[in-house]
Amino acid sequence: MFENLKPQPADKILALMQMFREDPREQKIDLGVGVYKNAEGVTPVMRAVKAAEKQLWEAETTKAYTGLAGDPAYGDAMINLILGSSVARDTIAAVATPGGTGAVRQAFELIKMANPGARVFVSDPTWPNHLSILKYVGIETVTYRYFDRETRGVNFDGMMEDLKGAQKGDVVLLHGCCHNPTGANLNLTQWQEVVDLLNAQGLIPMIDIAYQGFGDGLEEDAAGVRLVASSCPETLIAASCSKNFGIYRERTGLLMAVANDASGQALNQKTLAFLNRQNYSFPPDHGARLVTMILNDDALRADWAAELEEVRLGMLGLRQSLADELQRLTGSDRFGFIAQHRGMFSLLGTTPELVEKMRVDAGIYMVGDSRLNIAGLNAQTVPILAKAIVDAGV
Ligand code: PLP
Ligand code: TYF
Repeated sequence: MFENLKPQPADKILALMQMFREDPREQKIDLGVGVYKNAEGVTPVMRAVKAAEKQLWEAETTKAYTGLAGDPAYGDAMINLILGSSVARDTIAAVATPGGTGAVRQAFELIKMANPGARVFVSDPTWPNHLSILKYVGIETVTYRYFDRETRGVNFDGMMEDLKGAQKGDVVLLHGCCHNPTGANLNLTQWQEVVDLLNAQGLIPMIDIAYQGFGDGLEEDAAGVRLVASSCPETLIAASCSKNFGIYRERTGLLMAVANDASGQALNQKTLAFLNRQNYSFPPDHGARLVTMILNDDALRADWAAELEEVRLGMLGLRQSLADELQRLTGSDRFGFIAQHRGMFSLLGTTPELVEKMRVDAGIYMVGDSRLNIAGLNAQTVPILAKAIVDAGV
């Protein structure tokens, strides 16, 4: 049987990680995989996570199974973090999942169950895993214009025009904040226009939110999701705690299905639990428990939010200094978009050839589509990157 297997395409982002490790040059800069790093290049365990782990070690008396949906307290805490009080709690079904990827996968499976003919509209570009999982699950994908290669902002007119081609029941996948890979985001006025279009055409929004707190702040980054969930009859939300709690390897995510009214909630909850059971039974608990402890304890929550804010402001500072340095070197505002983008990533909008040239000539590793991870920089490497960008002729 095994002889029938065919090699599957590798994830380009993860392959780049390996290439970086194997590069013997001392002067190399990793701007690839989306993992936060501090100025020393370390991905730290957050203070509140360490404190919660210590408390948990003292207090935990069992590791028996939780429920198929995970601990309900985790769902409540995350719903509160993401949706606040924008949507009535009794309309929301939620299950813990292994990471945001698990939530994305389950959401696609739910779509397939509920409406096998639905197509999923995705931004051009989007996180490559969206495309590969959609293909794997067997859902037709349609791209909508999103990134404007001239301005490096959102091509909003193009996006709206393309979404007008969606049919009733199709799903529109949106990034809640900090768009991956572009860094270009909708403003609230645009979110409202998208909501109006979704409702006018009977489209179902699915929001992937993996970077809440990395853009403009915890509340600000949730504004688009809250608007959609409170204005559309049905919404799917896939959330990740990997980045904003720094618990990547704990695999901590949440899938929410927001129904039009409380009568749809029970069936959604049972269906999500069923999907968990088909795929892995019980979702991982450790990361979810830490998140719950942090969000439900005033002191831990305040310390977590403060550290997350330091991370956010650090990345904003790096954005500004990279844009400033490029302004100084080129004498133009061509790279001003880097300071306007939000989150971990910016898409430079250059060719794979120039990305490769920067890797070969200057040891700079960014994803082939010219996505760079801002958190991979520090005060010393900003000028090195700026010079490499200019030297390569970007
Ligand atoms: N969605 C987007 C857009 C992402 O960038 C990521 C990556 O971190 C995820 C989902 C899921 O992350 P994880 O499965 O590590 O929680
Ligand atoms: O886009 C990124 O770099 C992060 C991390 O298969 C990631 O979202 C990358 C690839 C992947 C899973 C996570």
